[in-house]
Amino acid sequence: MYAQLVETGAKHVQSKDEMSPEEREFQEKIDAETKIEPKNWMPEGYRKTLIRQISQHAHSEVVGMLPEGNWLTRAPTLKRKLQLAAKIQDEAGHGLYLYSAMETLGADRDEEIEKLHQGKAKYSSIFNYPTLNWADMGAVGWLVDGAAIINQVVLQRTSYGPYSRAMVRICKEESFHQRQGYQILLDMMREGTDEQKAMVQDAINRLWWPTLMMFGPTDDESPNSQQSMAWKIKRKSNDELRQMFIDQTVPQLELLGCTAPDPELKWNEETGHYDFGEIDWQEFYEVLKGNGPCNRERIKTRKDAIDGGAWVREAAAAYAQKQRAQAA
Ligand code: BYC
Repeated sequence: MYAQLVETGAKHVQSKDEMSPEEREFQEKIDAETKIEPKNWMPEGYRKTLIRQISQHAHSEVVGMLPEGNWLTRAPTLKRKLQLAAKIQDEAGHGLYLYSAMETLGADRDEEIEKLHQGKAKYSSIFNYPTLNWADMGAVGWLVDGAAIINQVVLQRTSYGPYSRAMVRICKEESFHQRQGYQILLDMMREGTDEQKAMVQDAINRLWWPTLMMFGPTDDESPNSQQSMAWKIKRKSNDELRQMFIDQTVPQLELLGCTAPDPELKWNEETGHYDFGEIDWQEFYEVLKGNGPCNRERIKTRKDAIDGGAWVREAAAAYAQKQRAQAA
């Protein structure tokens, strides 16, 4: 399971002297901050890297609906239920924009989704963890969407036009998600019972480290970063983004009156950043291999949704065909 290895053809980042005239012209466009559009010439490795990243991103949005979907029927009030339903629908929309952006690169949506269902495609590791109490809905919105925003704000300036434009809209919606999540936790901490406050701390304890893993392996263990940075697909490294997230989130954590499950987390006057403890990378790679707490359940749910909805697609296609026949 999860043995995807996308061969993008790039063994190392080429210098301008090693590039063909077409590749050099392409790199010069990137360096001049000109967006690359679907009909422009692009190196095969650039195209494959984008299909890899955008498809994984789209799958993450779609699979990412599942941990929250788990709580729709148990939201504490009608208002909370409506907010959660709206957020989950937004995630579905993000998946759709991203699959469309991916298709502009010549990839086939059905094929990429099939790879997900066969366990051959990756999606964000965070969605393989369970959501066990209502505070998890707050923590997912605040931490998971918060981490996603840090990553995606930078992706608004990614070099590929359709991906960059999809990100602009997605970021606007993610900031609503982050605030609604934080508000759930603030309300529980300010007005809740001791039991509800303990639920908040428990949710943070479970989701803190998996959220830090969302940014990917450390820079020296990240095989794709160097080339993706040269092509300006990525603008900031995994470690830079992770640090930005921690620096932004710890004051919010303190305002909640909660703590992170990291005894080494502390402000460093000299660096102007928070120091933090070692991430359990073995756990991260196990989740990527398909051995996280919910990997199998997530894929099964997605497959069941596609299989269970087959009759709807067939009926819609038959109806459209009938309409066309009547119009002819
Ligand atoms: N989980 O060389 P690296 C959301 C993989 S959804 C799983 O650093 P790269 C939301 C990586 O793919 C937001 N796999 O890779 C939705 C690569 O594998 P392959 C999701 C991971 O691409 C619903 C290998 O490890 N956001 O917000 O340069 C509800 C080596 O890594 C992970 C995005 O998808 C991971 N955490 O950098 C709520 C953002 N990390 O393909 C919220 C778009 C790494 O070589 N993606 N891997 O086999 C990116 O920005 C980049 O792809 C990453 C990784 C920073 C994630």
